[in-house]
Amino acid sequence: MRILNIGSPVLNNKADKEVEAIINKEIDRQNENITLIASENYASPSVLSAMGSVFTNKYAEGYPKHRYYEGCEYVDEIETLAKNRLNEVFNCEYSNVQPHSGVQANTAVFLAILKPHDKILSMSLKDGGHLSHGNVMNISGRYYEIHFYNVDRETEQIDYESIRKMAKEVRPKLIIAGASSYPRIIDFKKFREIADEIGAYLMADIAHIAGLIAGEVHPTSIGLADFTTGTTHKTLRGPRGGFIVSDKKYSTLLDTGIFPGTQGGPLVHMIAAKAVAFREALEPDFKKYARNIIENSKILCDYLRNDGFKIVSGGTDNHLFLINLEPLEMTGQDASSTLASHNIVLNKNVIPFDKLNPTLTSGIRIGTAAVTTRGMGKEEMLKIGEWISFVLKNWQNKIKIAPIKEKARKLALEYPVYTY
Ligand code: DSN
Repeated sequence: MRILNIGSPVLNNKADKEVEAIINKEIDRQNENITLIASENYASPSVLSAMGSVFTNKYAEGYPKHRYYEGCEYVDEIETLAKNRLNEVFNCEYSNVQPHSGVQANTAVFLAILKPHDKILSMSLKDGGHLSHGNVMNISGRYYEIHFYNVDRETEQIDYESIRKMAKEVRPKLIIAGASSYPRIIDFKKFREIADEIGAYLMADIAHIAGLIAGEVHPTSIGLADFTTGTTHKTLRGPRGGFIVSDKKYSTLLDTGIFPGTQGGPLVHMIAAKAVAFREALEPDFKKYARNIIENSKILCDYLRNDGFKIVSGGTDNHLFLINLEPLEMTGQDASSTLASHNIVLNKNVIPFDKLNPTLTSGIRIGTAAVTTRGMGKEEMLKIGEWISFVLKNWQNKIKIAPIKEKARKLALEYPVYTY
């Protein structure tokens, strides 16, 4: 059963044969590989077509009705439409659809409410956090005083009591709830209680789970977090980009945090594509897609766990899960590159209490949003699970695992994404 009929977008560039050839190779790659990268998905032809529209020609610094350029009447129309649709998707009062990415959205919130050296309490990168939540190399880690909370060593899940204790000790101005590799439900209500106890702001970064919240299969952060940031291209299945939603009272602060705070001219063609994606997220079918993502994730995760793999936190509640490769004495780098050469594409990932660095890692992250969009279900998850297991358990025996490549390619081609 195909959830999204992707059809055949025209992606050719007849005038530039060199570029056309490379785009066509990428279309082939996307068609021939099983993508399990938890942050990737396939945008619909309508989204792709809006991205390629004439709005790319337009400068529009400012916001609807308050621009620094003439000729913005239709830009105003499209941005207002995108904002209204996003408000409807998340049932919120205010949204900003201009962030070029999730990192831009997060940085704009920080600029809006924090001063340099203010304290942030966020999840450690190894435990599932994101680099824009305070990594030392990121602007967040350089300008603010970061304190990280960890998952519990036994359960590998968020320990709300230890966060409460830390929050009382550290007294951060901002607490961040949200992750890029956390496989469990995030209890935004508990985070709200903790933030209220110390008078801190709460920001929810829902980049990964935006589509799950929109599809009503993960509890929402709206109405609980002061600010919710996210990306449009992961489970939400739109164009690459970011957004911020919040209560109306923060609108001026957040708008200026984006422009002129951290960005110049908005990418209006991307805003048009976001509007299309938000419309798609409001379709009844989107809820079915969201449910199927989680169903697929659980099926694949259960298969691998029952086949002897060590799963971080023991399972999954969302679109992703992580395998701890320590018992196999292989690195995440070995696992991801071996699987990729057999047409199963995923990423290496640090895991809680990882002894290896982010270029090697002791884990891999597996996500099911993209395969769900392609229409894959239980039968395909079981096959993919069997192939992942076989490849990882025999990864040094190249001859033995060689046949998996053609099997995975064949399955991927049975669920084509794009044609040209
Ligand atoms: N890099 C993204 C991911 O893969 O999760 C997050 O920004």
